[in-house]
Amino acid sequence: RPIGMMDSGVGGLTVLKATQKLLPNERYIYVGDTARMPYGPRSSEEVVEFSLEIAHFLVDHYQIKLLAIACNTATACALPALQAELDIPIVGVIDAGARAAIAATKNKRVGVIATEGTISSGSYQGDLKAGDPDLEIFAEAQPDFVQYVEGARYNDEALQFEIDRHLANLAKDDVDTLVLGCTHFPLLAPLIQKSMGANVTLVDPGWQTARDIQAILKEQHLAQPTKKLGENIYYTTGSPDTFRVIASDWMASDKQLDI
Ligand code: DGN
Repeated sequence: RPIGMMDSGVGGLTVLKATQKLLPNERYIYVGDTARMPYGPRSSEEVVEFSLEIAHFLVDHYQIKLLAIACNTATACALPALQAELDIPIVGVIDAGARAAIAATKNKRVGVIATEGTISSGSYQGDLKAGDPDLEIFAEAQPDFVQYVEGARYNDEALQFEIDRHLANLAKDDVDTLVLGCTHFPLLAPLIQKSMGANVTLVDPGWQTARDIQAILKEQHLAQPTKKLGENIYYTTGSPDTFRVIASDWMASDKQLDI
C-alpha cells in the first residue's frame, strides 16, 4: 500500500523529497490543494474540513497505509481531527521540526517562520518550549513566501531584496537556528540563508518527518518493500501545468537542505 501526502500546494514536495530519499521503494500519492491555497489565512475549521476531504480521498481511492500531513498549517489545525477520524498512522511536521531545532541550536535562540495560521496556533512555540523550556523563541508569520514559491519565483535572485526586507527583524535577533515552519519555504532556502547569514542553521522539518515515517512503518510492521512499488501519483486541485513545472524542477534539483 502507498503512503499519502497532502499539502495546500507544492510545498509538501519538500517533505516528499526527503521521505523518498530515505524510503525510495515506497510509492507516494501526493495531493496539492492548489485551488484552495493558501491555507495560512483560513479558519481552523476550514483547514480541518479540507484536510479531512483529502485524507478520505486518499484512503478511499488508494488505501494508503500512512498519511503525512506535509503542511504545517494543516498539521497545526487538523492533526487531532485526522487522527480521530482515520485508523491509519497520521504524521505531522511540527513536532518533528521542533525536535530537529532543539537538536540544532547551541545558543538556545530559535526562530520560526511559517504561515499566519501556524504561528497564531502557537504549535511550534508549544512544542519547542515543551522540548526545552530554556529556549527563547522568535516566531514570525511570512505569508508572502508561499506566494513566491507557488508563483515559481524561488529561483529568481531578484527576490533576495524582498526576502531580506521580510527577514530584517529576525536577522537581528541573534538566533542560531531558524525553522522553516512552512513546507514551501525550503525551496527558498538559499535566499533565506543569505538574508539570515551563514552562521544560522536552517531546519527543514521534512527530514525529521521522514525519519518519523520510517520509524512508524517499522514499528507497525507496515513492511518496507524491497523494490519500488510503482510510480508516484501527483494530484493538484489547481493548474496541472504550473504544478508540473514546479514539481519536476524541485524533485530534480540538488538544492535541498540536509537538516
Ligand atoms: N505549505 C503550507 C504549510 O506548511 O503551512 C501552507 C502554505 C499555505 O497554504 N499558506
